[in-house]
Amino acid sequence: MQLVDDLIAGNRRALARAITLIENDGAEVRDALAALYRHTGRAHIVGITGSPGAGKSTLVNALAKAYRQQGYSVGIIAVDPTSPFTGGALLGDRVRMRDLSGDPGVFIRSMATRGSLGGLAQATADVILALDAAGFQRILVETVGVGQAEVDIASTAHSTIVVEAPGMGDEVQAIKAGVLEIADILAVNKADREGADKTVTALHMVLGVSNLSTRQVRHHGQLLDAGLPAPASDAGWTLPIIKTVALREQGVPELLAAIEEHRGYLQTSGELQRREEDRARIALVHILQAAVLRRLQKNVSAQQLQHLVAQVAGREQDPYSAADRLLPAVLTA
Ligand SMILES: Nc1nc2c(ncn2[C@@H]2O[C@H](COP(=O)(O)OP(=O)(O)O)[C@@H](O)[C@H]2O)c(=O)[nH]1
Ligand SMILES: [Mg+2]
Repeated sequence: MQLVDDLIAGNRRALARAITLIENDGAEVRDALAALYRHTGRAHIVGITGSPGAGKSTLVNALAKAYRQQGYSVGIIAVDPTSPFTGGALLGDRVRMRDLSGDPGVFIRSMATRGSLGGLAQATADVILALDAAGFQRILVETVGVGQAEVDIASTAHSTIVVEAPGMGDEVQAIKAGVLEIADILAVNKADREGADKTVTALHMVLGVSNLSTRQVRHHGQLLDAGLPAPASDAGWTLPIIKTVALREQGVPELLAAIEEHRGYLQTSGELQRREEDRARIALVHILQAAVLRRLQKNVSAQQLQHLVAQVAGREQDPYSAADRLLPAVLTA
């Protein structure tokens, strides 16, 4: 396929066209992605998430510049599930464009929601594949907030950075929301602001407690019986907390070093293989779900479906039996 050959050869126009195809979700994109797949698996994918205004875009911008100085090519995907406008550039993104555009070693793409969040997560995963196949060595994926969509997107990253900022009054809330479960690295940005140390201390306290219990569980198996949480499979990694001032690029070399250290850890511990399998499992299930829905639309008329829906709503049929009855038609090619 010409498009695929051009993309792998590093042609930016081919890459941009492939991404547009992914966003439009046409049938032809499936063949392109299938052909691209064996050229992927080389990039290190970094997810950057956190509340709006925490400084994610500014930090991604600074990280990309630092990676460029080390000779790495960088793909950047800014995912905003809250924005209905495709390509709508916010302030941080405009700064990013100014600093990084024109560099052939950088490729930037914004993605906004169209349709379901699950669709956006899948489209993001596909754009990551395209950037990976095009040879970008580090792919930075910025997502807003910490909802299910962000967790989905985080599950497609190798290293997830959660960005906190002082004075947003939600430190404890963010911790409660389960952010720490998806974080591999914590960045406390806006360290030039008052309260940064308080945020760091709060995070250390929460982490200290959870680190202690996982360590105990690992050293004394019987403590599991005491109702402590089972250790995470990557309990060998100590979550670093790094203070940054993204605006002045302070703490950015340390953040970059932590990402590279995490990459090394993933490779030597076998955790990389496990995460790759997670990614493959999620991709496979997403694709199957989409295929089943497509067959449903193709093989079952709206009228047929409506008939069943009315029967289920009228309690003439239960939804489980109705689904069973539809299944043969859905599975017909
Ligand atoms: N004081 C201070 N402001 C920052 C820092 N990093 C980013 N900002 C500012 O915070 C605002 C939000 O930044 P942005 O990167 O767009 O945040 P995002 O919504 O998380 O992507 C912007 O006005 C930035 O200039 C920092 O380290 N210190
Ligand atoms: Mg942003």
